[in-house]
Amino acid sequence: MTDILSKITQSIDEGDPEACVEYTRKALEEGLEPMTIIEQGLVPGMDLVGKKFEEGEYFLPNLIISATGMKDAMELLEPQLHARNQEVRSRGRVVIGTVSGDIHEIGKSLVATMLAANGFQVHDLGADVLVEEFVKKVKELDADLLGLSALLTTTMPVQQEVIEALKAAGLRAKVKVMVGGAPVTRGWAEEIGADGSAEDAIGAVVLANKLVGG
Ligand code: B1M
Repeated sequence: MTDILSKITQSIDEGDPEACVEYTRKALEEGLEPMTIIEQGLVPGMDLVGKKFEEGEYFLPNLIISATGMKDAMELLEPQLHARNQEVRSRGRVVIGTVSGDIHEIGKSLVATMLAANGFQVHDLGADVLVEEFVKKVKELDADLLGLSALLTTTMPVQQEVIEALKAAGLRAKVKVMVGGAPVTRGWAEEIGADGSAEDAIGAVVLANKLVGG
């Protein structure tokens, strides 16, 4: 890992959003790819913070301040990610969001950015999205793909509720459903009748291309 990437990881871990943005800017100036900065600088920092939270070393305020650093850095990186794929034709319409009861949005936003950067028309509904809002948007936009993110074991069942609601609305056959989020497994995706799951943003792009026949 380069020095600047470990500084980014450290700034997330230490809860210093300003330093995080500064090092991210520096990393871009040094010519590092935005995705490298995300995968080898920012995400390892969030993983570290999550681990320390789990072990009782960190508390909720630590998570919040670290997430602020990551979000601020992402604002800097997102235009760069888009810029790298500006010419790509639309591969399909995607509706994406984090399910109701769950406010984790960083991973979902990263997936949305990567899909948009790879030529999909993305409609990001945000976090804590009601089941009926997903159904309404899929219908309104005649979406090709619906992405459902859940970071909590307690909100994973809402992914299934959305799929059931799509069936009830007669829309299930028209839209592919992709699920994701740290606790989501391929087995869970199969169990709830989703069309697939992805572990990270790159995997989500690969799967989305496969699902829409690209
Ligand atoms: Co929360 N949180 N959190 N949190 N938080 C986790 C998820 C947790 C694992 C931490 C821990 O205990 N180790 C734990 C969940 C335990 C569980 O259920 N298994 C947890 C908890 C318990 C909670 C609260 C309940 C804490 C409390 O209040 N006591 C609470 C819940 C609030 C709620 O949602 N109702 C809570 C709150 C928060 C904050 C608000 C402080 C903040 C979120 C800020 C925000 O998003 N605006 C937060 C954070 C930051 C985390 C951790 C530390 C980091 C999450 C993150 O952003 N990771 C997290 C621990 C961890 O994951 N290491 C944790 C970086 C991001 C790039 O990765 O989100 O995994 P990730 O997304 C990845 C993949 O999962 C995948 O691709 C992404 C990019 O690679 N992916 C998809 C995600 N969505 C996808 C969708 C797809 C495909 C792939 O297709 C549609």
